[in-house]
Amino acid sequence: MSAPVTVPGLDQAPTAHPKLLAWVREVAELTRPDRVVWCDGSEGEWRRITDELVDKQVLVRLRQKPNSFWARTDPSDVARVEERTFICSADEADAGPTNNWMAPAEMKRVMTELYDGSMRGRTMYVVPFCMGPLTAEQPMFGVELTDSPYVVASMRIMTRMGADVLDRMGADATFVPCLHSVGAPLAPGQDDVAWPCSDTKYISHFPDSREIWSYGSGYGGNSLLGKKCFSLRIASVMGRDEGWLAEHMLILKLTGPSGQVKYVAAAFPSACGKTNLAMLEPTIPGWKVETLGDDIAWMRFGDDGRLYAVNPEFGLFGVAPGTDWKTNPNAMRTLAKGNSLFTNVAMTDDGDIWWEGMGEPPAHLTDWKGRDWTPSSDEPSSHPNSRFCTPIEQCPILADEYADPRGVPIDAILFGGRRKTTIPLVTEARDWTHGVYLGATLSSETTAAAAGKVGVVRRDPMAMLPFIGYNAGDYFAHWIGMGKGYAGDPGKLPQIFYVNWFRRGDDGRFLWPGFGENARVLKWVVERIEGTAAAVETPIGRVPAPGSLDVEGLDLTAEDLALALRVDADEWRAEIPQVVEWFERFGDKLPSVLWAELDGLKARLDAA
Ligand code: GTP
Ligand code: SPV
Ligand code: MN
Repeated sequence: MSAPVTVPGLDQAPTAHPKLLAWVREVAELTRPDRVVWCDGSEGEWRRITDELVDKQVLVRLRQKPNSFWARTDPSDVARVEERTFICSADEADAGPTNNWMAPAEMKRVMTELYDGSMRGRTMYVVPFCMGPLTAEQPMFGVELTDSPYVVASMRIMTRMGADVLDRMGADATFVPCLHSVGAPLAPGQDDVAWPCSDTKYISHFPDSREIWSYGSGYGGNSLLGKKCFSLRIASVMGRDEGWLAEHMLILKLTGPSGQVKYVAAAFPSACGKTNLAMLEPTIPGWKVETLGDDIAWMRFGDDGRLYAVNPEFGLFGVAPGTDWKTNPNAMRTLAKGNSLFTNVAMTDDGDIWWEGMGEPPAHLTDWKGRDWTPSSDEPSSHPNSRFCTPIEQCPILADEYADPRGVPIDAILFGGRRKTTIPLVTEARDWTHGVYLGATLSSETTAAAAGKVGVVRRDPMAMLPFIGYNAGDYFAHWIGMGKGYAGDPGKLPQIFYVNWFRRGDDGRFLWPGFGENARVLKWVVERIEGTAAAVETPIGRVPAPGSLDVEGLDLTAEDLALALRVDADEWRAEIPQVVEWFERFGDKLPSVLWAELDGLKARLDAA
């Protein structure tokens, strides 16, 4: 028996929650931090933590943006690590064929060994947070224990965090315990590095007990555990059990010229355009977009039978490269207000940030690896997965409904991917089941948002491949089940569409200008819902009839438009074997209606 451990701060808990107190003690006794800090989310705390990070040269204070900081990670710790992400369900079948699995007891044994003493020489922060409004009937609480002050600062931007949360939790609220260590203990007197992390990484989820254990990485989706780990992987399991959906979707409010309001949710894989569409500035007169969320949507039926979406997040963690006054002016306005962290972008000599896509490069920069950079350098100045982290309430077009715990009733769901070929600009699903088929077979080229090869086409169902916390076959069945609607009324379900902003011509250029011009596609979607735009039936679904997509004033040749919209039966026939192979992976779990959809598609292509 070892003597009870005394850790400074451990007993200064501003809560009487017995389970929380016991868990914090248990983790402190295992990980052996030098002290424990209970976070209150205050301005003063933010200042203390950012000052300390600046002192240690982990952050650089930006002179050109108020209360904003530049961070550089270890060059090996720049993205989510899907190979090291595990769903540790009791039954391996519940993890399904798309997740890595390890038995929960075995994973806990392995990781307990790693956590043993892993916070030595560091501070353990207790970060109480809430995903979604604190005013919700059932607020969704989490508590992250982390030895990374960068994570604390980021969590303060990305989640509702601190004393209010702890108060609302009282002594008995359920919460998701989220344990995080960078896995780099310090021996007495040992100098720290700017970005501690470990070569050994585990991002583990225990869906049965609803716990998250993360080790070895300080980066984004690996370490801000309220985001992908809780709000998608664990929440998708909650949604399966309780009849709702946790999705990798933006949420936007669209107002048309006659004042009609529509709410749109859209699922695109990582780095495939959610933040940009969520903050879009329409190029067509009379149309207005307001932002509700840019990455995650929780959707459940309201008593009126409509599907309501809430954004559980409090900040934007957006891809930096490509963000510019031309492509996403609302993001630029959000960032100009300050209070932001920038990770793995470049810094200008006068203390501002810069990244590829921001117009003409300055003559000199400090790149994301801290090296001198000039326009003649061989490598980009910023990592392709460099990110801004900024409060969503700074977004100038944030919709008022953002704060409403009931969320907004969704009229349309868009699925989309990044495909050079085959997939037309926009397709309308014939009905819910067909829409689920389109989502279940969604494909996209991999991006720098995850470690691994970029540009490889893979199936990414509902843009959730790395985020479904259970068997993807069961997930498809859950989606099909949602199609019964609320109380058996499917009449009020959102209409489903499939989009692709990334189709290319033979010369490699994008056929569709994208960004603000995507408002034209949103307009067609609204007009389809209202029954005023024409469509033509094709083997894959309905596409805009000639002349029905508003291209007035658009600088686009008729040829390029036709190529962007084209349904090429040969290209689609070539996809079929890949879909068969994909579906076969799910065996009996795959809903038979999806096989029937595939059969229907084959028959229609054969007849084409
Ligand atoms: P995650 O935060 O990783 O989930 O990504 P996201 O889906 O929010 O993607 P984001 O909007 O940040 O866009 C990723 C990249 O795609 C950026 O470099 C954008 O500039 C680019 N992009 C976004 N929309 C368009 C578009 O309509 N056309 C083209 N060509 N590129 C786009
Ligand atoms: C994504 O990869 O989809 C992101 C960034 O939104 S991360 O938070 O790292 O998951
Ligand atoms: Mn994302």
